[in-house]
Amino acid sequence: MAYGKFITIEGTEGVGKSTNLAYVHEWLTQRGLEVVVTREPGGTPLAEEIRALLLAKRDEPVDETAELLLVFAARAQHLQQVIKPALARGAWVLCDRFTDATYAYQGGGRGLNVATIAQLEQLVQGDLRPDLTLVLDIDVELGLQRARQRAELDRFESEAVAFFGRVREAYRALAHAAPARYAVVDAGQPLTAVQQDIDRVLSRLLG
Ligand code: Z5A
Repeated sequence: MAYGKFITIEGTEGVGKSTNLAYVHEWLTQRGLEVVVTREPGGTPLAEEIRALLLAKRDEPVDETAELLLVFAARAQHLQQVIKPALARGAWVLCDRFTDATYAYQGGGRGLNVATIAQLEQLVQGDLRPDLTLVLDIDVELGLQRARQRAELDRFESEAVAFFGRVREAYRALAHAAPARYAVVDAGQPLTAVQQDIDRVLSRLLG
């Protein structure tokens, strides 16, 4: 069976994920590839409902383990309904965030046990991992400035600068530990320079 490639895009707030996801989508479709664009948490009706639960600001404090399990519940549904069928028919999947976000936000940001996250990853994904993860990396303050110009902040975006510092460090550590799968792009550059770097990474992936 022909399998497509699985690309994920990650980064902290205001890093330009949406902007560059659209760029990657265009780049791949111009080369004749079928691309399924999706996101996490979300990507199916049920998973989008879980996303709304996760992002809503609420008076009741959200237990960190409850948050972790909701993220993986949404992921299990998304994998079965969207990601695995698309890859199996040979389509490429381009996903706005995936399990690296769990390691970064719930592991790095919230300080949850990384071994627990790894167990849930294995339970939900088996051996499935992205072929390429683009980590858009930016100074946390600069990213937050960009994000704040956009819209009202959700529950995650309302976290303190130190939280996003830990998230950023977790992403960098993941990339450092497995350089064959990750490409770290300096997202503090002007957009044209960011996209030139992305061109190079995608060209390498296509061989
Ligand atoms: N989350 C989690 O905790 N655990 C998990 O496992 C998963 C997720 C999967 C929702 O994610 C939340 O879920 C997320 C973590 C948590 N936390 N938050 N927040 P999301 O991906 O939907 O949320 P987001 O981070 O806000 O993503 P976004 O909408 O894609 O935002 P963005 O990266 O900031 O992208 P942007 O809108 O394209 O760019 C921001 C602005 O900067 C915009 O005005 C652009 O025009 C501008 N921009 C972009 N690039 C440049 C450059 N190079 N120069 C200047 N200006 C630029």
